[in-house]
Amino acid sequence: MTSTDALKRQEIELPSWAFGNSGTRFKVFAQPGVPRSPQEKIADAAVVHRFTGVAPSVALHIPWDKVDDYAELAAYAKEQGVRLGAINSNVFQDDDYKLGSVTNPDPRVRRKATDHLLECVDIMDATGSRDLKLWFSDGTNYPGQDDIQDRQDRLATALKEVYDRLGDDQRMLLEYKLFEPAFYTTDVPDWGTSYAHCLELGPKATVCIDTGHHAPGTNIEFIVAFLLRAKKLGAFDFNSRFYADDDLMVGSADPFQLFRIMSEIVRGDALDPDRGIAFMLDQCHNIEVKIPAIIRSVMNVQEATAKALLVDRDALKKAQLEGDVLEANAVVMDAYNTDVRPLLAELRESQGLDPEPIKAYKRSGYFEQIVKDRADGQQAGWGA
Ligand code: AOS
Ligand code: ZN
Ligand code: ZN
Repeated sequence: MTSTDALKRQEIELPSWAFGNSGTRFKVFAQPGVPRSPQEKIADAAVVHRFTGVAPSVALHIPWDKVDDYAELAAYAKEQGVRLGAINSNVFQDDDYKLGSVTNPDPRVRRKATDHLLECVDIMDATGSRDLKLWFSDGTNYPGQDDIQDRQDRLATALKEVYDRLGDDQRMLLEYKLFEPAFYTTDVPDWGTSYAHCLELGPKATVCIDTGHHAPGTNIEFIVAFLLRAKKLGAFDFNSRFYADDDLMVGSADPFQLFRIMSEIVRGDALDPDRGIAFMLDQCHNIEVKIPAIIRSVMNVQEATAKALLVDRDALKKAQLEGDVLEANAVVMDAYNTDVRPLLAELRESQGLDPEPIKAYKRSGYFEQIVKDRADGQQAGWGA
């Protein structure tokens, strides 16, 4: 497959929650035109797809996107020109989860949390979603607060019950995060813990790498390479970070890191949607206007991918085998330093899209329309 074909076939999944209001624990700044329902979030996601051509699915978050009829929601998405993607569970928002969800010392709370995860699989049956994305806020704040080993056992038990409920074509994505909201121990703090649980569970369980969930300086592309080789890489939650889990636009803080990640993906021949890796965004647009920010994020992933596809693999292999360190590095840097924007503009034109998606979106009048149409009612926000 040529690089152009690979770029045409690329798929990036959008998170429904990125279209809602969000902020920090200090302040949520509401924006005009923000969706008031799951349907309106899907409509906005469909607009991003319309202008970029590479964002055909939208991930839901339960219960933030709770509806009575999920099959109907899937049909609505289809009408809009997109499909429903990963179902994100939420076992971090209820008072019950103060001491954890599936790792909670209280069996009643563990049951409640596991039941929610099982309900998410029921929702996947209705939406036709392939992936259940699990992120646990579980952890402890103080040494001695709870038994770390017992908590691993409780986690394994819950994961197994949910794993056994998955249909033949369904998968579980286990996300890890170094810290926050727990500050002493986190029950799934790193890729190794996630990988070990996924290995124990079986082939339908794979790791989700959220690029914002590591210690500063972590070599994320190494994790990508390792998991690809082990066939345990299931998905990305893309975003950028300067400090911790900042959830800024992917490719904004460190475009070179994004290129290095995509280079491993290309090296592992894992870009094509048929290979089963979900490239999702997990971002919050707290101060910037949301739809253009999401279009920008999609374009940033495309640019990193286009550069990764430009790496002269034969020249690189030759330099590596000859031990020519400088040349090998030069081959990689040549690709990174290429301006791929004209190439992507051409590609869009060849697909009948506007070469400049953000400008085209701004001209479209969609923003003015949603500001008018959504002037009243309760806007969706983090947690609603
Ligand atoms: C939390 O830090 C994670 O990144 C999760 O992916 C989370 O479920 C997502 O941000 C939506 O809440
Ligand atoms: Zn995430
Ligand atoms: Zn996160």
